[in-house]
Amino acid sequence: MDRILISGLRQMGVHGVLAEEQERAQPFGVELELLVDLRAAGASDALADTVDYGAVCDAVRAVIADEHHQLLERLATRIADVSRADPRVKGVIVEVRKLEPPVRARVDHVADVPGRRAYLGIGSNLGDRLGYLQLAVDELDAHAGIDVVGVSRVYETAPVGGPPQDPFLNAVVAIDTDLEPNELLRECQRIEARAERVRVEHWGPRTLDVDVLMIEDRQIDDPELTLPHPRMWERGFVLAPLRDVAPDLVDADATWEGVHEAGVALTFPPA
Ligand code: GSY
Repeated sequence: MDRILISGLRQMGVHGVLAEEQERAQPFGVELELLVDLRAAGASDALADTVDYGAVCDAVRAVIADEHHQLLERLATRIADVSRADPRVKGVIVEVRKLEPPVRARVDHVADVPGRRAYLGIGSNLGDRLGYLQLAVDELDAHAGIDVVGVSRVYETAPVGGPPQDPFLNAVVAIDTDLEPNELLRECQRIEARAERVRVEHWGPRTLDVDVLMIEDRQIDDPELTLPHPRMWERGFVLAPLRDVAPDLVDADATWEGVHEAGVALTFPPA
């Protein structure tokens, strides 16, 4: 997945909880990162094949200029909503700043700080494989403490380890979360259970696996959870989709045997 960065967007608007903020416009600054698949535009050089970032800027400006919100969190959410209007935008990261905040203490800026960035690996090789991966994305997105910020392409991958079994579909989901690592692990296990997952055979076929791969740079060595995931750097079925949502983490030239784009896609944001 590629990224379009929109940096330094400025717009006056009326937002805030203080009386003076509700009476007078103040300047806001926005940094925006859009996750988009740009391969078609790279080949065709046609605007129709990419996301028109001029239109995104106009839509963001309109939200700041025309709407009135009390909290930066709400304003950031509305900016994320309009930035995802084009379905080719698979993820958005927004930072909103009050550039001249009217508080008496001296501050440089006030920003809506997102939760911790984490990456989850999802996989299925039993039953409605794509349906189970979609269920994982939808359940994660529905959780109040989790913001899905990006979803990779879907890869068909040869099984690694375990008895002979069918190929997997694998993907990686990027999230921002306020959950503690053990709470996130519980949530992943709850979603696996929702996919009627039963542990019949260790390393055997499964309807849905949701693995916590990384939570920022946290290092955990616990019987229940090891972070970063101890085998992730050896596994093409993790690294290929991880590269889509976190290109800085994976070698751009790496290739992996038995890992191919599946030709199907997960729906995000939800229709
Ligand atoms: O750890 C995830 C479950 N799993 C997978 C998988 O998701 N994909 C592939 N290709 N092989 C796997 N082996 C195991 S176990």
